[in-house]
Amino acid sequence: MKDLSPKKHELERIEIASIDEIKALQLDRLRWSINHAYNNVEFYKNKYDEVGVHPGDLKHLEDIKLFPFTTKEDLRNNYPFKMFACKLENIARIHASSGTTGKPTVVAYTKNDLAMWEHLIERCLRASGMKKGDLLHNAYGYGLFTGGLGLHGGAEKMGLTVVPVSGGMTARQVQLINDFRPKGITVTPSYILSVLDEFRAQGLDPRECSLEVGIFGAEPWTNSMRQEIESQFDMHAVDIYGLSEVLGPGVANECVESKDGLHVWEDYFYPEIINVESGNVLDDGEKGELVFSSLCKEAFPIIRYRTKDLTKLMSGTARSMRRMEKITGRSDDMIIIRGVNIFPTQIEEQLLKISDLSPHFQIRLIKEGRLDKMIVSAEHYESEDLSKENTERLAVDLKNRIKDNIGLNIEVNVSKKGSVPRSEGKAVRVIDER
Ligand code: DLL
Repeated sequence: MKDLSPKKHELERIEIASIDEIKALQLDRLRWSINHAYNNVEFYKNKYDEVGVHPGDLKHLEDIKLFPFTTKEDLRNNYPFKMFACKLENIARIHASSGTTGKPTVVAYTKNDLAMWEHLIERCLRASGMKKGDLLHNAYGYGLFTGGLGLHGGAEKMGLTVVPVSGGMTARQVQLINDFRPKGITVTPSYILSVLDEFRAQGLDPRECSLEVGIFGAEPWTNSMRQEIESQFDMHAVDIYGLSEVLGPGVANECVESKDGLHVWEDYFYPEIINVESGNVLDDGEKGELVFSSLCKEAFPIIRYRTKDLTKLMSGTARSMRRMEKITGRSDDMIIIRGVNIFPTQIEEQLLKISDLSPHFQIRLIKEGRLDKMIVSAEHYESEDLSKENTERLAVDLKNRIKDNIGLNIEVNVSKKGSVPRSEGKAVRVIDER
């Protein structure tokens, strides 16, 4: 893999500023943001008045803990536009989350917000090793989902040539990668696996393609998956994080030179980690739920939003701003089965240790009598040997690894390649039929 590290002089000054300088900027901006939310969004005014806290109470960054949390439910209750802090005529764009359960969450951006988003995406792309003039294949979905258009704006601003492919039509994705020869690809980690299958189906060696870096996010993925993608494509795989409520992609990004967690762009967002049950703020290094406050957003200020994403904060390395550990799950993705807590990424990790299994998998939860049961569907990789013995050997191997490493007895079914449903965006990992 090529060395894609940006040079120090290419970074913004704030990316390598002192912690004190970053904290001072955060305090100034957080004061503005809380005032802005309180003065312009009824929800914040009512809530803060109710508990008797006022924006003026924020004297130090730590005082943020005086202010109540904001949850997805709060956003739903204010559907569609009641969380907006400015008039509709000043809003340039609206996005919405998929809303698989209930109403979607609607978010908004002024022209200034879009400019800020572009700026942060540019920072992410540079951290990932992209440079002005490079070609980017953007396979995140375009539309209400923030992935496609979010990445697109910043990539154009940076001076990249963007191919707005969006998700789906996998054969065409491969054709365009071969013909246009992009340096970078932006796509979910589960969809790059479908693209990988398609390379093979067309008799092409993915290691020979032009891609030098993939920028993967929108769903959890493990370091084992990173190794798999990097070795299959001979390209760097870096992690990009974000959520619609806070911005979309571009809240945090890994640096290609370190790949040791995602630097949170703290000049625009104030992160906290809290204990999921008590809501108490935890120290850096302790694992819990990630909470964000926006520092500069005009149309949709968000204060202390509970993301449900589980991670920990760590001090900066390649940049001054703090890092968050790769997210391995969300509090609402956690499966509790016969008293054992398990995240789908833990299955991914074990599965990737067995080279004869493909990286695609799905989990089904059913009731057997009064007991919960987990069934993992996996499939053969390149193997020609689809005999019953070989299939059973693979199933037992995965079953034992899960038993030994996670402590859970499950059923594993291995079938022929292509039998597990493919993702074109975010993978559906769990089907709960209980
Ligand atoms: O998924 C924004 C995005 C688009 C991020 C493209 C990165 C790339 P939502 O649809 O609102 O926004 O979903 C946000 O997805 O709370 C996490 O649970 C999950 N997620 C996003 N990025 C990562 C990541 C976009 N790098 C939700 N690792 C978040 C793990 C991620 N989970």
